[in-house]
Amino acid sequence: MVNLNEVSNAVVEGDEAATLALVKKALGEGVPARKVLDEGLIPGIHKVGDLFESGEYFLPELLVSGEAMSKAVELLEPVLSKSNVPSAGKYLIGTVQGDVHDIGKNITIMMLKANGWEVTDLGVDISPKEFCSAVEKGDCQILGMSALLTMTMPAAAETIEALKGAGLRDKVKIMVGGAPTTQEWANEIGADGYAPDAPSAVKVAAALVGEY
Ligand code: B1M
Repeated sequence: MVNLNEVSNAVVEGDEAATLALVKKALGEGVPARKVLDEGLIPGIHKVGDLFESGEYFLPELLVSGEAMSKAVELLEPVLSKSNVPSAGKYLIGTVQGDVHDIGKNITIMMLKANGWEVTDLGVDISPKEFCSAVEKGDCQILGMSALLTMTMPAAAETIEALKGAGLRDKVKIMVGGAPTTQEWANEIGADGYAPDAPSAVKVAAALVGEY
């Protein structure tokens, strides 16, 4: 039986092969994908963040652990995104300009998909102009922006201002999230919703379109 601490440790060590092997083994043993994520992978990557912050890890370690985590999340995708529910609506999402973190965004996407959302992922480092153009061309009900760096949070506010300037603000509900963000900040920049994690992003999205 896989001990989920081993999954955390493999992420901390940036050992992609071991991370993937352990995740596959855990799924094969019937451990739910959410449990593998919440009790194995996420604690591991948070430990990596702590080690980076305390100066024990540097950028190369952050990179290899981030890569191991991303590949493992991809492995969980088919299980976590499986949905038997009718379409909840269309959701456009991206990581804000200057920011390349996408693991949390990708987990959020999986949970949204599992709950019936049709998600268009713009990717990372998305400028206000790119967000505006996607909102203009598409027919999404919600625009979600993810920001992982204190330094890139202002890009979400700039995007909201750009949407206003382009006359597109009222075309969508806007949600924000990402580790350094808060409900207070979301209110401050004029977003309609904030979620601290992927499961609550699903609830907030439903509430924004009046289904919760
Ligand atoms: Co970076 N990094 N990083 N990093 N990195 C952090 C974020 C940091 C906190 C590490 C630390 O110092 N402890 C720190 C930011 C400090 C700050 O500004 N507050 C940091 C830094 C400084 C940097 C660089 C500047 C380092 C450097 O170059 N010197 C650099 C910046 C690059 C850039 O973006 N321009 C950098 C680079 C990287 C890597 C590329 C190496 C890699 C990212 C790989 C990738 O994403 N593909 C990386 C990683 C892996 C991390 C940590 C270790 C892990 C991030 C992560 O995946 N967390 C991170 C430390 C940490 O988080 N403890 C760190 C797990 C994930 C599941 O959580 O993303 O918060 P999270 O997502 C959650 C919720 O926030 C929420 O749901 C998710 C799931 O529950 N959520 C949403 C997220 N988006 C949402 C959107 C929503 C709703 C909810 O609605 C739209």
